[in-house]
Amino acid sequence: MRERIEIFEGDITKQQVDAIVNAANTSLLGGGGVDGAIHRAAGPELLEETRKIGGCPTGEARVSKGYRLPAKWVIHTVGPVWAGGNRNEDQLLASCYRNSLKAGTELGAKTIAFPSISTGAYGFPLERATEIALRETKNFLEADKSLEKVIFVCFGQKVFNTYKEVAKRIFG
Ligand code: AR6
Repeated sequence: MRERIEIFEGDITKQQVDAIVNAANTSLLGGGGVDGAIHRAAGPELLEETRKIGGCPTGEARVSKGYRLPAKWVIHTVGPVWAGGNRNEDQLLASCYRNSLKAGTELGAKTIAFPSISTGAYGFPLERATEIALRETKNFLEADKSLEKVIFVCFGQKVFNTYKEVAKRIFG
């Protein structure tokens, strides 16, 4: 199972995968961070489509095409805004990973790339978020046979090192 998870440092918009996950906001109308980068790389057709979707509640996921991205699909999910840890943030972040993975398998995707959801503008503590990301993915892959690879695309050395350390703890 560990061989179906990859930790990679780079830019998610460049990933040659079936689907990339976007850390969006509830409007699905774009924003900064990885959301802005994905919209810029995909082109204006992406916004046209997400406008029609009409938003997404926190913890859920919605699917669009990838347009000018190498990825065929974008799975938009909305992470929780960190508010100290007692506002259901852990459960909502876990739902983002579960619902995104489920949406990917429903599309027939074999390869999915994730950014570190909620750990930028939304302020979720990185190590805690990484544990949730890796545990949820591990649990999902143990029950699913269709996904071949889940790639965690780490933007910068700090995120990359955190994923490597937490993965060592979880997978040995
Ligand atoms: N590839 C991979 N990861 C990236 C990239 C990239 N090109 N660019 C940034 N990251 P954030 P959030 C990393 O703030 O915390 C937006 O405005 C970044 O370094 O993008 O979920 C939305 O519209 C960090 O590790 O997402 C929402 O309003 C991670 O992506 C809000 O920000 C997440 O940081 C969502 O906040």
